[in-house]
Amino acid sequence: MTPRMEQTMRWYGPNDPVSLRDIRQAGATGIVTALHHIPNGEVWPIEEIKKRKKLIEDAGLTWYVVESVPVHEEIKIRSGRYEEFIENYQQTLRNLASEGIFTVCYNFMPILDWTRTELYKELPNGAKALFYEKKAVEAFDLFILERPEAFQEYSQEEIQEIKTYYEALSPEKKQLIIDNILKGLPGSEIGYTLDEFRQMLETYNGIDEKKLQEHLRLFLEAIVPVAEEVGVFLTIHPDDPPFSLYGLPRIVSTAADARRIIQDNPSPHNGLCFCTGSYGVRPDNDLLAMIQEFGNHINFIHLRSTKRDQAGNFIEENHLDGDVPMAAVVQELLKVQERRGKRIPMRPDHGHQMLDDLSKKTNPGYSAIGRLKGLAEIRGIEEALVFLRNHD
Ligand code: DNO
Repeated sequence: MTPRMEQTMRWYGPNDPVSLRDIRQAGATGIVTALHHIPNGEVWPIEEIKKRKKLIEDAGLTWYVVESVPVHEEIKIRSGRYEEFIENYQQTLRNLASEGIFTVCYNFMPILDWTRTELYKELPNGAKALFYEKKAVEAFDLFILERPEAFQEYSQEEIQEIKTYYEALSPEKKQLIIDNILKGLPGSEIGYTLDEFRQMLETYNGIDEKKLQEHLRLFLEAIVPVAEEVGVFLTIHPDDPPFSLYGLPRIVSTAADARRIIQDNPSPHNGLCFCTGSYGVRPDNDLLAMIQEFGNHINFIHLRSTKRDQAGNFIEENHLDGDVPMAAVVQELLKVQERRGKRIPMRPDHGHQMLDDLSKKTNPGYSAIGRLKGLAEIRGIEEALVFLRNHD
């Protein structure tokens, strides 16, 4: 028998406008959540974990995955109180395991988590989608942040084009770009002012890709043995988008990155969060080949699709449209599960704001109906593929 993926949905906790009942009605059985109220770097107390778990279980659901236990910036740059923060991280893993939560997601993106420049881009059918516009990020980098090195990183011609774009922006649009980039999207935990962001950038002076890779390796060297001891499966989320921004190194963007992370620390507890929407933004990431190669380390799955254009922008598409070959991805993942005899937690990632949600306040990307649609479509694909496999 082919195991089905564990069907989960992300819930931002008691303040999420999407309720646990909504999620249950959408057809998920499991929850992905985090204790967003605990400051980055601190230990997650057992009592707090228990409280959250009870809320979820009272609603008839199971807490399968933590997304995320954030990695404090000082761990990434290995300065300040990083040793204490690593010990705290180890303790949090122990506490989660003692409550039966065995899958933990995290990322190693410097300073900023995921980035989009528009959160409500209207589609021809009236629904709204998340959008990444390359020029908006470049204009922010050159003319808002005014990062001095940026002027060496672009050609004169590019700078001129970006300037023309920037000068045509309305003041409201400029402000929106700043807010979208710096205030943090849901789950990012921290927002910055421009000045704070400039100061944070300085803490990365001298930290290039090689150095950040080394810092990740050392972090894993410290936490993987604890994960092994208590049975936790770690899952590193890829960079979103999967390339460098503002001169900051990004080290979880490509197949080569994933390979290096696993080779450095081959424990099955050192795993990946396979996010098709993040890796899929790069045409050189062959998603199917990546699932085949890294299948034994895929401990958590995010399914969504993006569509790139010639100019380097991307929009979040319907789950079954865009550049991600979703049916083939699900098929490869089912093969991995069959081989491993294991159900991997999957969540439909992001979704369009649509139907009744258009008049509601929602977390960008995390409204109910768009994700419900994604989940339903993905479950349909899975069901059909499992049927075919079992009746071959
Ligand atoms: C965005 C999310 C990310 C993700 C973190 C994982 O929708 O996929 O914010 O949760 O990067 O640490």
